[in-house]
Amino acid sequence: MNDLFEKINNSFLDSNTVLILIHPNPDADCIASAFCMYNYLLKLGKKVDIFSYDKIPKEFNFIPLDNLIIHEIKKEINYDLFLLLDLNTVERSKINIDVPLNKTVIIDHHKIINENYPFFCKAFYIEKDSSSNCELIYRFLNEVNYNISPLEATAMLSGIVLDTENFTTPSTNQNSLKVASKLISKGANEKIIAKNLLKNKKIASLNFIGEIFEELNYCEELKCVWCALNQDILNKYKLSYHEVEGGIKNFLNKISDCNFGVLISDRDDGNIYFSLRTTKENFDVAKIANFFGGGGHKNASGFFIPGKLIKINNNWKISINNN
Ligand SMILES: [Mn+2]
Repeated sequence: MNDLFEKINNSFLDSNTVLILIHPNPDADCIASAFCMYNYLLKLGKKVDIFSYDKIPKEFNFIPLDNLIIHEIKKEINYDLFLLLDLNTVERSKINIDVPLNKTVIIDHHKIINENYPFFCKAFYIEKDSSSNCELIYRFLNEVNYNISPLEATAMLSGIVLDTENFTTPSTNQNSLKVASKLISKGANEKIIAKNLLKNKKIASLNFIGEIFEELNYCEELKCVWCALNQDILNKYKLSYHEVEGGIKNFLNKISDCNFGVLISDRDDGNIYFSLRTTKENFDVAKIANFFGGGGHKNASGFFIPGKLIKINNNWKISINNN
């Protein structure tokens, strides 16, 4: 085993209670990572909880994780170790307790916002050019000789498939394809992924996307296209944000005659979210997101600001709340 994996594994062995942290608006990659690491830690005899700020969307029900998730930490529970998966700062998890950095282990594939940050942690395995967090989780579990089940293999493959948008993003390379093929040989079932995550669009969501794209805006100065949505329009179609975001982002990152695309969304939690996508090799949307305190990848990133998004006379307005 290489030194880094040994260091990470030793930090597990030295702990009795572990809290796994994932990012808000959880996706296949972080959910599958949490599921597999949860099972591995359980096998080591640890007491494990998973903290998610947001609910796990229904479409991920094929990964049996939902009743393992806690949304608020009771202050009296003390964890020996905090495991960050698919995010690289504690703040991003929106957890409600203080987490000592020297008790954290990070496994992630996002760009590091603060370069010194990971060095305060117990251990970190961050590969920002990796296709997905699940690719890293697979490598770790394989290295520690964990016996990956077909369901875990399916979960990890779903993380790779969704993060690489069906193996089309620039981070898709030999390594990610190799891991995907290993997962299939471990029993990963791509039909389950297609049924639950790829071919799951409702007619209402297509109508919704039609309305959103009818008013696609172009900003000449930045050479960017943008569109916006808020709870009112979601309610009109009886859809949740999660049911539509994939569809919209999948279009935004296929536009070739602009620098980048932006989805601006008000998700009714007091924040306005900006999701940025680009197809340009020489354009880095993570830099924009970093500037506004967010994060992500060169081709896909995001940030949020407190406020509300309102539509007045067909014009979108941002109302900032100052409290
Ligand atoms: Mn990811």
